[in-house]
Amino acid sequence: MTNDTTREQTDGFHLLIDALKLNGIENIYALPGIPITDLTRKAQAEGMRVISFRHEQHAGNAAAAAGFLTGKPGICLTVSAPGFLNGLTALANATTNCFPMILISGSSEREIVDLQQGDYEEMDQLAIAKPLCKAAFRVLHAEDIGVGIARAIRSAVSGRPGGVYLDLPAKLFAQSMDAEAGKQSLIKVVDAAPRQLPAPDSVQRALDLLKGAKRPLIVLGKGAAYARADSEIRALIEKTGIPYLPMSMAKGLLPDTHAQSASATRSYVLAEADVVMLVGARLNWLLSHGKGKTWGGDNAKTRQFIQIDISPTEMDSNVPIAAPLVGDIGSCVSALVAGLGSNWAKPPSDWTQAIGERKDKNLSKMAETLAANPPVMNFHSALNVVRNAIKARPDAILVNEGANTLDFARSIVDMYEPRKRLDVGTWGIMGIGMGFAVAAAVETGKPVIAVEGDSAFGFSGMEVETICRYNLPVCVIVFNNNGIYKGTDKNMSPQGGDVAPTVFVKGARYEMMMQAFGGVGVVANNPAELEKALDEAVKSGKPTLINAIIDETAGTESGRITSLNPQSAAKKK
Ligand code: ADP
Ligand code: TPW
Ligand code: MG
Repeated sequence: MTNDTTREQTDGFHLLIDALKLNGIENIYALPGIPITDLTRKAQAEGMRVISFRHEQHAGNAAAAAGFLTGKPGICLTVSAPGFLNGLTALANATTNCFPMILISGSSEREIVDLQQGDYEEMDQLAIAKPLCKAAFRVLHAEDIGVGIARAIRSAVSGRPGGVYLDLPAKLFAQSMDAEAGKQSLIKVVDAAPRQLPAPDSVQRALDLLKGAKRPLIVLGKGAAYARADSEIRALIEKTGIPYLPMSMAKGLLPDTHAQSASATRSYVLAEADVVMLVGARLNWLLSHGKGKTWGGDNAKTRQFIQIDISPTEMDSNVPIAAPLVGDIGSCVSALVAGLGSNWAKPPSDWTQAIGERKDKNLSKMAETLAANPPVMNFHSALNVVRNAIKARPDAILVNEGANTLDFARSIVDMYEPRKRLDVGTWGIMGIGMGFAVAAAVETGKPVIAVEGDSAFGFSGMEVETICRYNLPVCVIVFNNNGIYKGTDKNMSPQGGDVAPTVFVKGARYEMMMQAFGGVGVVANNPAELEKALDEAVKSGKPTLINAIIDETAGTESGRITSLNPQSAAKKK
């Protein structure tokens, strides 16, 4: 007999925790319960930070935002079936937005699940997760945990980032094995997101196209923000002298006040540009699929696109891409900058001047609107306060969701630093607010300002307790216009009865939700009150909710995407 039983043992719990820590992952966004309660306790005991939520969707959204902000996969941990399903929306949304995260869910006994014998929270989670994420894995043996975590990390961050599902049956956690063998089984992932250099001929093709352009434009997307190639991108923009447009989460990659930003004359440049270079931005609905009226109708026939993306199959997804540049943005942009040469000619001045003139005109119009102080606060007068707050604290992170609240904030609130704006992203999804805010505070320690439509806020409102519990420097501003889009809809039934489907309780006291958990709750009826409350919140770092009373007639249906409503689309035809 050997004396194996006296040798030190480890178990599934500790192997998982050790594997995450070995790969530099320090935070877990979770909601405890069978079979992962002990995992959350043991992770905390082993020095990991476990942020415990009130609903898994928000833990998942937090993990996704952590992924975007750090470039490492954010971890969301849930219980089986219902907890897993609650986390799934966030996993799918992360994948859609190319944010790296790993949803780890405990699951029931395989033998019972597969025979459908009715286990506690029985569900074939792996099969359900698969079509909704980039990759899905299950680990059955403790000695495979290291490989499982390594595969999950690589899948989440390499190539086009996205969401990964990791299924861990309850039995796995208690499995024990020799501690030394366990240690040897763990993998420290080397170069998880390897650089991908573009082919030299594709770089030349892109440069040739750019050189011949009379009205060039660069569009920066959130992939460019995620790529952390900030100085390379700045060099490309400034050395070429080409005007650029940031998509919403690329705002701040260069300060929105940059002379070459064409944001203030977006529709003009999209309609008129002859060569457009997309950098980490897809030609999806947010860019009107690269065709149609937005792109100048007939101009679309002669326009040519250059697209930089890590995903080769993104090319030609909507319109032909004349010069695809496949690789990571850092490498592609560096190669372009290196190829510009010393005699690069800036774009024709009639183009940049035309943009400049329109921009000046629109910016002074905007300044006038922002300066107005109507008797009832509207989106503009309230957002002017947020605009000034971000100008004073450019390192603060802005979280933003809603319809009008989103659209107006996107155009009014300038961003000055990269990766400081988190919003509804590719799906225009409501409910990311508090999850994103928690992760932004936890991952960066910076002040977080969450600008929320009152409807949008409702999706994750209970997480204000989480914000208070961890005493996070988050200031939530609820833009309270008594409803979805606005608060003035009428019930069209001849009998009357219920309020319209888009209308909420009038004069709701959202600030009391924060007070209920020991945070600061304030009502702001005008810009001065809003400014004071926001200033105090940012200075003190105390969890704060400002109930900003907005003119309930001010919004429009669906904000700026009204045209996507079937009724208005039918009218257009
Ligand atoms: P936006 O919504 O801001 O327009 P999208 O989410 O549509 O941005 O596009 C992001 C794109 O960036 C995706 O096609 C993704 O493949 C790409 N991407 C993400 N990270 C990188 C990277 N490091 N290098 C190159 N492309 C990247
Ligand atoms: C998961 C549909 C888009 S915008 C919105 C809803 C419900 C709320 C708009 O009202 P809010 O903003 O937030 O008060 P404002 O300023 O215009 O009044 N469910 C999900 N996602 C989406 N996008 C919807 C529903 C929607
Ligand atoms: Mg509203």
